[in-house]
Amino acid sequence: SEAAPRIDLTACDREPIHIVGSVQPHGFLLALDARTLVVAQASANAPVAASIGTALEAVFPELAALARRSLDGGGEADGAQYLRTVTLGSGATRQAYEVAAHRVDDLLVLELEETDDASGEAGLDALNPRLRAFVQRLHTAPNVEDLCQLLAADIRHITGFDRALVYRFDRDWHGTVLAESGNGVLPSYLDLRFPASDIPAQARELYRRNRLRIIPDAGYAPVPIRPAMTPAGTPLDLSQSVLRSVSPVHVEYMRNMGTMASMSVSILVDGVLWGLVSCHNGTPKRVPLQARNACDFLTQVFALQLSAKVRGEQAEQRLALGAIQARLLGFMAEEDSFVDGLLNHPDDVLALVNAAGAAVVTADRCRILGAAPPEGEVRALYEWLSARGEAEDVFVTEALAEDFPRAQGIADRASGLLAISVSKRYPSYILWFRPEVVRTVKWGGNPVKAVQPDPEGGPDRLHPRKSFEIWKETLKGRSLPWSLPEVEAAKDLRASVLGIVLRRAEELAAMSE
Ligand code: BLA
Repeated sequence: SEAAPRIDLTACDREPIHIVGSVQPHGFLLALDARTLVVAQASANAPVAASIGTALEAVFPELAALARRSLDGGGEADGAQYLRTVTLGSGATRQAYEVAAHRVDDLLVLELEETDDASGEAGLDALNPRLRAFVQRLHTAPNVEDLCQLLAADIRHITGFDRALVYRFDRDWHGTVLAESGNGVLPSYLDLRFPASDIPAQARELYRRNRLRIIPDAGYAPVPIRPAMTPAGTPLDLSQSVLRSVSPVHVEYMRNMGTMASMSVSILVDGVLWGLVSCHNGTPKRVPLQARNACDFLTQVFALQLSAKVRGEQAEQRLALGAIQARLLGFMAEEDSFVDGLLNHPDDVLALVNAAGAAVVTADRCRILGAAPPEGEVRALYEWLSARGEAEDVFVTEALAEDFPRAQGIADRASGLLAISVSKRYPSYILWFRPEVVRTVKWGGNPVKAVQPDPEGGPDRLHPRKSFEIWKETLKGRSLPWSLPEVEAAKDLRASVLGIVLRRAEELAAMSE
């Protein structure tokens, strides 16, 4: 395979996507002085009547009344706030718009999206039974995958996209498609993984703050906002805008994927971006603001249910591990040495963190349980752990050889390591091991080529990959991951051991007084 081109990936993260100075052409934007409602900035496609310096009141009184109401209502809520549908102009220029409003410092930003339907409110009524049914079904979904499937199907149904998928981020911000609903027009991406660089850091941060975005036509020409600067002398912050023009790199990405329209909705769990619902159409496609709001609402309900489900599963595991923990505590207390308490009950020691092997190692002794590596290797591991300086209380990895290359030779027994130090004074550890589980990851296109340099050698312009053909990677030297309750169980055991050792030391001291 070719060597990867050397590219500065942070260039993607640095693109200032919130101050692009332009909007998409399916609507227009007015930035008004929030006190006077005089037009301070307008997109070049705004009606001439609303030119810079005009009082909105004088030209579009109905719109001005809406703006006032939005200001009185606070308008401090996050994100663009849907107001209602208005019709502007008359005769041939008559056009209905859905209006969204939000504050940016001293400005009130109005965005008007063209719509064919002047009876927007009726649309919301039609959605109501659907939303209610969705909430009902969420309660019955047995697991996270089914929950995601319900969301993908419902969002596709509400919007009519060719494909809707639920995409979850992992710790490295790569993402995997967990659920998909499609009509066969676009290829399936189910189970595929996509590299973190597809959605750079500043885009993820923006999507955390503004939950929904739409690109109705990836072939659009951006419409500039004039003048370029606000009265305060800064570019207009479009973070909460619904019309914001999107990154050209991303538009290219969409075209390479064979998609001409997209919508994505952020899934936030406890304030953290957990994933996205990503929808696509082969041809340009608009989704009314009302339907988008319904999708946002659905996704928020989903996220609450998801968070409850994850917590529930963790609570169940904590309960099960807690019972094992209590037994081990009893065994350790019965023996003169806590080590004997553990060694006499190897099944519980392993079950405490669902490990295949374990070892209790001190400077002069090494005792092994279950499918652990040979003693010489455990000893080498012990030396390495002790030499890491400031002894860590807990060390967890599912790919030991990445930190400790010598472990390549014992991958079959020790790809996963969970280690706790059980003495404050002398390096002593309890180690748990998990075997290698070789996995094949299917990527949506070769992740090594995810970012392409400019063919003309331009310094800043980067390009997305051209092909999204499945690219298989075999992951070796990795175990199944340790769950949060498992790591907590190990930490709890550590606290118990330290407590027992301390109490014994005090008893000894008392006896010798
Ligand atoms: C934005 N990238 C996005 C978005 C998605 C993806 C969903 C949000 C915009 C939208 O809804 O269309 C990526 N879409 C995906 C992925 C899947 C999907 C992974 O459906 C999986 C199924 N992109 C690149 C490279 C760069 C890049 C190399 O491939 C940068 C050099 C940038 N992507 C990029 C930027 C945005 C983006 C800057 C933000 C666009 C914006 O909001 O302005």
